[in-house]
Amino acid sequence: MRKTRHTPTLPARTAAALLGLGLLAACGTEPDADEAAETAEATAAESVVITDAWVKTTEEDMTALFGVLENASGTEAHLVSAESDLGTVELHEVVEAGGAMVMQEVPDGFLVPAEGEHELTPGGDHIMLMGLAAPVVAGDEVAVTLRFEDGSELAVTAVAKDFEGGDEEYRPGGTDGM
Ligand SMILES: [Cu+2]
Repeated sequence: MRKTRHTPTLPARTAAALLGLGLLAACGTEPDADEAAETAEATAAESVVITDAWVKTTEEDMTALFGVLENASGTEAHLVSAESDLGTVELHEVVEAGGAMVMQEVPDGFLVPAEGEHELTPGGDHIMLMGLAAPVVAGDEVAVTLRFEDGSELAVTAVAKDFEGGDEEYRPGGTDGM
């Protein structure tokens, strides 16, 4: 499950003490045991929160989730996929194609910089919900699970609200390899 680069089960202090004895020589290449223990223990899902999460109400079978992904750690977080019981979920960007703004799946997920943020906003990057079985009405709570490159998962609940705009044309398979 977790990174095996270091020894996550050892408290940092113990790890530091063992390192002094040379017993951790086989566990990694980073010389600073305290620092290594911290980075090994915090998964992306533990470091990232999404603030102001909301979903656009819709009577169609697709909508999107917006908000601000905030990363409290000193390590870049890489969001690679998402899923929901409501339907299919994709990570989308909006690009210009032939004079029109179209949305498409991003080729390599979203990066949330170390101690930084990544905004999901109408007309920009968003988490797309497709194939919805039922309309999304104002006040609905939509649950989506975000999955990061390190395998960690973040459960997100977003409240639905009415919003005009963000109706970019969807271009399925617009990215390479899809
Ligand atoms: Cu989209």
